[in-house]
Amino acid sequence: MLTVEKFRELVEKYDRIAVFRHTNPDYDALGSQYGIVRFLRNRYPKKDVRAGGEENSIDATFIENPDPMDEEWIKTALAIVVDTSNLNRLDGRELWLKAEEHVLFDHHHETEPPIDYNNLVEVDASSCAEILGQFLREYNEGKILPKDAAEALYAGIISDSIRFSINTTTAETLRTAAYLLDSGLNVNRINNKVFSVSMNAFRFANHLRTIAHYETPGMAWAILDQKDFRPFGLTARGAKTKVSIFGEIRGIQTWAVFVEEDDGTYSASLRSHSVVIRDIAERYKGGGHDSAAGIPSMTREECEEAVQSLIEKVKNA
Ligand SMILES: [Mn+2]
Repeated sequence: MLTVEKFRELVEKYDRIAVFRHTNPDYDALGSQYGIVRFLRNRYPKKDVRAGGEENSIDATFIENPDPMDEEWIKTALAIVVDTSNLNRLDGRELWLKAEEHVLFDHHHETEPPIDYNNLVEVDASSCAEILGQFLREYNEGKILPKDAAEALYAGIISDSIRFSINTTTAETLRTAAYLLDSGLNVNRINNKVFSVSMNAFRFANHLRTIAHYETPGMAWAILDQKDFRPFGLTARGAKTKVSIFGEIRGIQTWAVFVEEDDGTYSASLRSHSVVIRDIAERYKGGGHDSAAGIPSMTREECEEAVQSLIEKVKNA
């Protein structure tokens, strides 16, 4: 397991440090990535610290887009990756693999192919950002973090813990958040950045509420074709994030949204309050957490099959 001492040794050894995250980065991925980038830039102004990845940020006015980087640059660098334990999900993995040494911070169960270097993985943590908040607190000898680094990490924690509302939230999550707030953060601003939605997305959510299935008590689900979300100007990825609207129904146990990708395959987001649904995701080469998991590239038949498996789970719960 990666210790603070070992990480300090690695960081001090390298003049070039790159921090990567997973594809389709959410705010835990972006917040964890920029939490480290901003902390290291502040602490070591002479080092060349860059953010890796090919995809853009969600909102570049809040968390910026990644930096340019090439093979020549990275071959003498330390490469860090956050929020994924699956090499196929690593945004910019060809460059990442060419770095001299590697570090991973994550809170996911390992999925093939794994990332196995200097690892700090805590699968019970609310967010990767929580792990990093604690880790950097120790690294920084308990002193407060630079405000921009603390802001990124706080965004990651509230994003993955859904504003401290799901079961992964612990006293330690709140203690870490309190430590980050000591940097003088504006919680209202960060909440708005992470949770506000466009009018189009809001209208789509209303549409999704009307077309979803609620026949099985304790369950809500929908399989969406492109025609269901394209008219609202949403991508498959944007549509899938709306799975969260079902979690607030009283008595709901499990919910899922399947969306048609541009290539005609379907991808899924499965959620639950208490039933473990990760096993169902793994059956289709997906993965994630016990109560929040995802599946890539499914056929429509597999989506219907997965719905049946979820229905069985709810009935037997
Ligand atoms: Mn995460």
